[in-house]
Amino acid sequence: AVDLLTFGEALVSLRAPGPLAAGGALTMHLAGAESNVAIGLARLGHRVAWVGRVSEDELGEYVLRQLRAEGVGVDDVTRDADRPAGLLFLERRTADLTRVRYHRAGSAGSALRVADLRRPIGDGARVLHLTGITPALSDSAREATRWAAETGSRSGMLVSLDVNHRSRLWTREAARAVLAPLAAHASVVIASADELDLVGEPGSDESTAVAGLLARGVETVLVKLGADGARAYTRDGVRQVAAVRVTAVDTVGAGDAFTAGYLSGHLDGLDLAGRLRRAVTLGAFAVAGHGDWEGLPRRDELSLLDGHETGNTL
Ligand code: KDG
Repeated sequence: AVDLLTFGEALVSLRAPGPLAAGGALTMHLAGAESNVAIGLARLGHRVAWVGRVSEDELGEYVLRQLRAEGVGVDDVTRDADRPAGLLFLERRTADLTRVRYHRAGSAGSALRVADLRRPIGDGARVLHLTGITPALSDSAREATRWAAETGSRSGMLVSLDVNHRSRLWTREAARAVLAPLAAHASVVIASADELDLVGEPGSDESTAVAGLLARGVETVLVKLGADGARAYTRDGVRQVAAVRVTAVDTVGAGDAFTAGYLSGHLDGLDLAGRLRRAVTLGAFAVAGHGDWEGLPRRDELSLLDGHETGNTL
């Protein structure tokens, strides 16, 4: 069994350095929150598999090549001959404001279904990572996510859920109706502060939402605070960690990197402080370089930022 199994939609991302309407050269990248997490862990030497559907054409081939090149297992990926690749246009307006435009309705990735997950989940994994993006893609993807969370937690995998609300895919109300029940299968729930009420009662503040999750069996709630670091809640209380100070050039992918760092620390048996330290370290690497995941460290690079003081600014 692998260390970490994750599934979702990998997208071809076309990045514009300025306003899209102004045209000019775009660069092609692999995107997708779950594949970002998979790459983050693979770079650190963990055994990782990603499952999803990719198009039969060159764009699907591109996605597979990137994942293979990063050492992510793709044995259970399905090539979907009937549907196109999901695309993402990223329009960078400032270093930390990037606008997103999707062309993903009816994509190969959105056709994910329970049958695609039976074999990999049956094979087992220490950690099963899911995000709140996948259930927003289609009815079959929603059912697949629910089934995976339930089956994974029942068979003893550590289930982690990153809320990852995508307002271009569904409303907060629609997301809450699906994500709140899903969170009850998770041991680790990761959210930014403004996403917490999507896994709790509408309008609930941080402490109420966290208390609700812990009461429903979640062991750790991680609240991502961007340049302010993160807070981790467990039954033993709350712990805050500062971000690692770097010059931020591109914040897209920082949350996925944070998650990858936390889960890597878990797989390595680190205590909470060590897991959080690795999480903010990977987050810093992500924002310090361009691209969702390109700048993430290999294991021997983990200490590169150790000389950096931690502080409240990036
Ligand atoms: O977390 C970064 C992701 O937002 C990006 O890679 C694309 O998965 C993505 C999405 O659905 O927005």
